[in-house]
Amino acid sequence: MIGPDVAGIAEKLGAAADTATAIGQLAAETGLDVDAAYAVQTALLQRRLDRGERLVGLKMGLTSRAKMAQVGVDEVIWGRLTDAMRVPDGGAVDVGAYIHPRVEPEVAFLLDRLPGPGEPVGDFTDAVRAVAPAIELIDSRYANFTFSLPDVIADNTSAAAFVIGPWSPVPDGLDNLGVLLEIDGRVAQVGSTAAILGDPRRALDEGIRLAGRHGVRLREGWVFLAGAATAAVPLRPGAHVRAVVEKLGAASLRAAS
Ligand code: OOG
Ligand code: MG
Repeated sequence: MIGPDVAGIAEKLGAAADTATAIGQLAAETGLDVDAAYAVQTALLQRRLDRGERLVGLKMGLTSRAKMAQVGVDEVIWGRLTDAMRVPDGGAVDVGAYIHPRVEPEVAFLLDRLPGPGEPVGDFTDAVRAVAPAIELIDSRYANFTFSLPDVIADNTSAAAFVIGPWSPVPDGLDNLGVLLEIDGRVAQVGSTAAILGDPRRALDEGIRLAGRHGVRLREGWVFLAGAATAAVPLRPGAHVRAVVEKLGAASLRAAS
């Protein structure tokens, strides 16, 4: 049997992102399963590397109930982050460059020495050098932000941009820190890091395990986004967004109109 056209699907998704034009879902009609969807994601990454971008990290998706419920997919997923997706803390993004951008509060890890393939993370503070509050800007390339599990994986888990706030040494507890998403100074979402798999440190174990299944090894110096603690909120032109994580401080961005 001939499998799905991985290169062709990656090209469609890449072009949708480049032109900020939504497309229809592809998995059902092309017979794309989860493994083939990660192959599409790898082809999309290659497309970015070919134009000079650098792989700088990994992001987890759907590690909280709030996120699973919002998009109707209930499996933990992962995607790739490149240097071109990074926006400086306090910086501006052009909303016109996206289809229907949303923002969500995240916790970021700066990776240090990681165990070999198949080995569990021993001491978290050996594996993670620093932690930071972060904002992820997601932008599904599918119309109406609606997708199946293989569709969202193929679409690099809706990754579009991210902001990392100030790095801090790993605090004693990461498992129950208050999280706020503020838009124009008003609280839009409230949560806790406990929403992220019970403890965001677990997201790293899952990331190592799930990416490892597809031959991807996490690297020292990479950024790791543990997944949003709350539902995502639409990003409107002119908005000022702040994600605050107790003990860690805040990350912010502006949406240029
Ligand atoms: C999929 C990406 C999910 C997260 O933090 O849970 C994600 C989506 O919601 O479009 O990034
Ligand atoms: Mg996210």
